[in-house]
Amino acid sequence: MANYRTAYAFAREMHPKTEKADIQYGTAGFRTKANKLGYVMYRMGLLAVLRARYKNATIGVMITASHNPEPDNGVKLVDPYGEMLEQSWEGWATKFANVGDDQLESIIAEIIQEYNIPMTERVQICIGKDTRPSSPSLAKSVMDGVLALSGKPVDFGIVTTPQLHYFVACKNSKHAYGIPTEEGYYHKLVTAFLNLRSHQTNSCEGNGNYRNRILYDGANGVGAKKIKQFQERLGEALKIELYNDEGIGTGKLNHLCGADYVKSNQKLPNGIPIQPNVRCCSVDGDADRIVYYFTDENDKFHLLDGDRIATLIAAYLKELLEQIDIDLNLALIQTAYANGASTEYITQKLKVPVACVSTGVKHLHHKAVEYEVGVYFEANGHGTVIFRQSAKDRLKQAVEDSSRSDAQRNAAKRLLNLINVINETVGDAISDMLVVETILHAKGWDVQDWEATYTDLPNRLIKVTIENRNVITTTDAERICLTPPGLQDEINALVSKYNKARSFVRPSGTEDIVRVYAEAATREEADMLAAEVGQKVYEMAGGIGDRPEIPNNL
Ligand code: G16
Repeated sequence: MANYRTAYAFAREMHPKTEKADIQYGTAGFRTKANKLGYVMYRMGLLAVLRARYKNATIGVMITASHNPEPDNGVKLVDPYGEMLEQSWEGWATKFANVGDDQLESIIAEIIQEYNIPMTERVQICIGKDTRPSSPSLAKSVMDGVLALSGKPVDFGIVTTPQLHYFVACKNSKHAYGIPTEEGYYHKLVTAFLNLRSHQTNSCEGNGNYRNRILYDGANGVGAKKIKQFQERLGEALKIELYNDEGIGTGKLNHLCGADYVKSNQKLPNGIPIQPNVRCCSVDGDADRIVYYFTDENDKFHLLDGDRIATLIAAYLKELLEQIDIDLNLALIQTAYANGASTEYITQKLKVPVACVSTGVKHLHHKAVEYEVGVYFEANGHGTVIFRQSAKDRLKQAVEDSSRSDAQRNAAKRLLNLINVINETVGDAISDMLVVETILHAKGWDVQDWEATYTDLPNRLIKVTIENRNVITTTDAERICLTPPGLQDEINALVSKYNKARSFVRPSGTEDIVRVYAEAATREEADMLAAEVGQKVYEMAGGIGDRPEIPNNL
C-alpha cells in the first residue's frame, strides 16, 4: 500500500500550503511567524517518519522558536543520538516545506526511491513543544503528518528542547543513556549532581568563596516550569530562586529577559533583583542556552557568557584528567563570536587546542565528535561536552585499576559522575548550570574568582535589518564577508582604526536580520566599531527601517 497517497490527500484537505514564499531550514530548523507554519509542521511530521524508517530509529520533532519573540514559532528534527538533523537532509526538509500540495506525493516517492526507504516499519516519533500558545495546534499538525505515514507519535507535551533530545537518545540507546521520561531525566542529572556534592569533604552550604544560592531567570518559558522539578529535588544542596515565571500566553516569553536579552544587551533582565555580588543566571525560551552574571557593589554589570562557561569546564576537565593521569585528547570548539581573550586564555594558558566553526550547535557538535573529549560552546551560552565511548571506558578502567592511587581513582569517579550531569546530546541550560555549580563548588570559587581568570575584550552585538539577508555571504567560519562586493574591505578599514579590534557580519539563520559583531580594546571603541560596521551593512546591503546609530555618548 502506498501510504504516501493518504498523506497527499490529508495535505490538500487539512494542511494546505498557505504561503507562497519559500522558507529555509536555518541555523536550528524552520522559524517564522507561527501562523505561517501549520503546513510546514505537517510536512515535518511526514519527513520525520521517512527519516526514522531510513535510520531504523526513533526521531524527534521539537516545536519551538527558542530565543525568538512569542509570535514566532519553529520546528526542528532530532536525529537518533539526540543530535541535530544530519545536514544532508536539511535540503530535503527545505524541499518538503516548499513544494506545492500537488507535488507532495512525488517528493515523498522521490525520497523513498533515493534512500530505498522501507515503508512498512512501524517507527516512533518523539514530539515536544515549548510554552508558546501556538505550540499545541502546531504539534497536532506534526502528529497528523506522522499518522499519515503510519508512524507512531509519542507526545512528550511541554518539555525543554534538550529534554526532547535526551528522550530520543535514551530510546535509541535502549535506555543505556537514561530512561526516556521526564522523571528519568531529573533522576539522572540530580543523582549525579548530589553524588558530586556529597563526595566533597566540605559542606553543601559553601566551600571557600562558593555559596549555594543562585538567582535564576526562567525567561517566562519552559525553563521556568522545569526548574521547579530541580528545586524540589535539589533542596538545600542548591538554593535556586526563580524569577520570570509568567503564565503561558502572557506575551512575556523572552520579553526583556532570558539569556539572549542579557547577552545581547549586557544588562540585568527585568525581574531579577539587584543584589551585589550574587550569582545570577538566565536561560532562554526553550532552556537550551544559559549565561551567568552579577552586579557588583558599584552597580556595574558583569557577564559570564558561553565563552566563560566553556573555559571553566575545559580547564576543570583538564585538571581532572591530569589528576587521573590519563591522556585523552581534549579540545574546545568555538565560533567567530568567541571573545578573543577567551581564545587566547584557552590556547596560551590552558594549552587546550581550539577550533573555530560556523554558528549553530550543529556545526560545533560535528567538530567536537572528532575529539575524545569535545567541549563546545557558543558565546551566547549554547553548548555542552561530548565524550567518546572509548574515553568513558578508559575512565571506568581507571576507577577499577588497583595500581592507581586513591586520589587518581577518586578523580576518575568524579569525572564519570560529572558526565552524568552533562546532557551530551545538545546544549542544555539546566544541565550546564549544574555543571558550572559543581565546578565552582569544587574550586571554592564565586563569580568574582571565576571572572578573574581572564579579562574579556569589550564587545557589542547589533542587528541590522536589510531587504534580503541572503545578499550577505561569508567564508572562513563566517569571519570574512564575500558579498556584497567591497563590504569586507570597508570592514577591514574600520577595524584598522581601533585597538585590538575585530568585526564580522553574517545573516542570522533564525531571525530576518543581519548580525554585526565587534570587539575592541575599550567599550567605547567596540560600540563605535559595531555602529560603523552596521551602517556600512545598511548602506551596501540594502538596509531597511532604522539605520544603525552612532552612540551619542561617545
Ligand atoms: C539557535 C542555534 C544556535 C545559534 C542561535 C542563533 O539558538 O541553536 O546554535 O547560535 O540560534 O543563530 P543565528 O545567529 O543564526 O540567528 P536557539 O537558542 O535560538 O535555538
